[in-house]
Order: sequence, then C-alpha cells, then structure tokens
Amino acid sequence: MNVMTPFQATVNLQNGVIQPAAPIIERRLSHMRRMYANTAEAERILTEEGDRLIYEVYPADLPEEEGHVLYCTTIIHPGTIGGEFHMTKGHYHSKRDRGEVYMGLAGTGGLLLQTEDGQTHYEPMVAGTVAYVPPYWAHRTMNTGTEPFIFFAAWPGDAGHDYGTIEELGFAKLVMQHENHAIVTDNPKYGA
Ligand code: PAN
Ligand code: ZN
Repeated sequence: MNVMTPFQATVNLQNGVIQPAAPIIERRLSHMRRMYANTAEAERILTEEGDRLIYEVYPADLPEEEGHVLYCTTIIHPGTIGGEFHMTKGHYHSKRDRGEVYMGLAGTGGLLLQTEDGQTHYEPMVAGTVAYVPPYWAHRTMNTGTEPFIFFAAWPGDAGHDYGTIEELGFAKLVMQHENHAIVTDNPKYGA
C-alpha cells in the first residue's frame, strides 16, 4: 500500500492560479488551428496577429492512477475566432465510463458535451455553477464573456484523455457569439 501524505493547495479565486501545482500548460491557437470551424480566419490571425494564448491549465501534481482524484483550474481568455468563442480542445476520457465535476470560479462560460451515439448538451456556467460531466460524454468549455473564464475540475486519476477522436471528428455543435450572447449552432463540418 502506497500511503501519500495529505496536503492542501490554494486556488486564487480571482485569477485561477493553484499553488503548489505542476508546471502550467499553455494552449495557443497554433495548438488547435484546425479545431475552429473557420480555419481560414484562424490562419489569418496566426499570420497577421500572432499565436494567441487561448487557455492555461494549472494541474495538481498527482499520479494519474486509479484511486486518486486529479484536479486543476483552467483559465480561458476572452475572444472569438470567426465568431466562435475561445474554447478548450475538448476530449473524451480514455476510459469512457469516468465522469468529472466542474465548478465555475470567475467569468462567464459554457460547457458543451456530446456522446458517441449522437446526443449533445450545453450548460452555461458562471461563478458558483457546479456542472456535472457524466461518464461517456466528451466535454469542451468556452469563454462566452469579456473577462477570463475560470473553472475548477476534478476527475478520476485513471480516466485518461482521448483528444484524437475530437481532433478527427470535431464537435457536432459550435458555440458562437450572436450580438451579445452565446448561441449553439450545428457544425457544418462535423464528421466531414
Ligand atoms: C479538464 C480539461 C481542461 C483543459 O481539466 O483537461 O479544462 O481542456 P482540454 O483537456 O480539453 O484541453 C478536464 O476535463 N480534465 O479531464
Ligand atoms: Zn475531462
């Protein structure tokens, strides 16, 4: 039996920074240039404006093993690409029957989910929203506001992350800016 010493960390509720944490993960537009529906606009931004920082993740320094509960904060910076809100890559868990809990800490955002048998779902999130990701649902978050959108997540240590399925097929729905709010539309390229 491997008994870990208990510990605590602090989440800064204003900026999402966890201390102590493992090294921060940065996701820039170049890491997800084909994930936005308007790929031409993504390429234009990369060429003319540079490699935008879309989101950052502060992961807990914990073993990715059965029995542990992993956690992190995610900070999605505000902005759109061709009208589509800044978002995470999104993934299924490699072990599909592993769920997750998200809690909004600051800003305004959304959680887009889908199953492999074609169900889709969208939950708006603000500070204090606890959104549950049940087993089998792919999940992606987006910033639908004008300030950083920050949320906390906790999930089983052996869940694993399958990014490839989403990289290949995308999400069936897009979350787009329409006047001053978010609308969920069909992704014309889904599965294409
Ligand atoms: C979250 C996500 C995090 C970043 O902790 O990993 O928000 O999104 P991507 O992993 O899709 O880049 C989670 O769902 N963990 O399982
Ligand atoms: Zn997850």
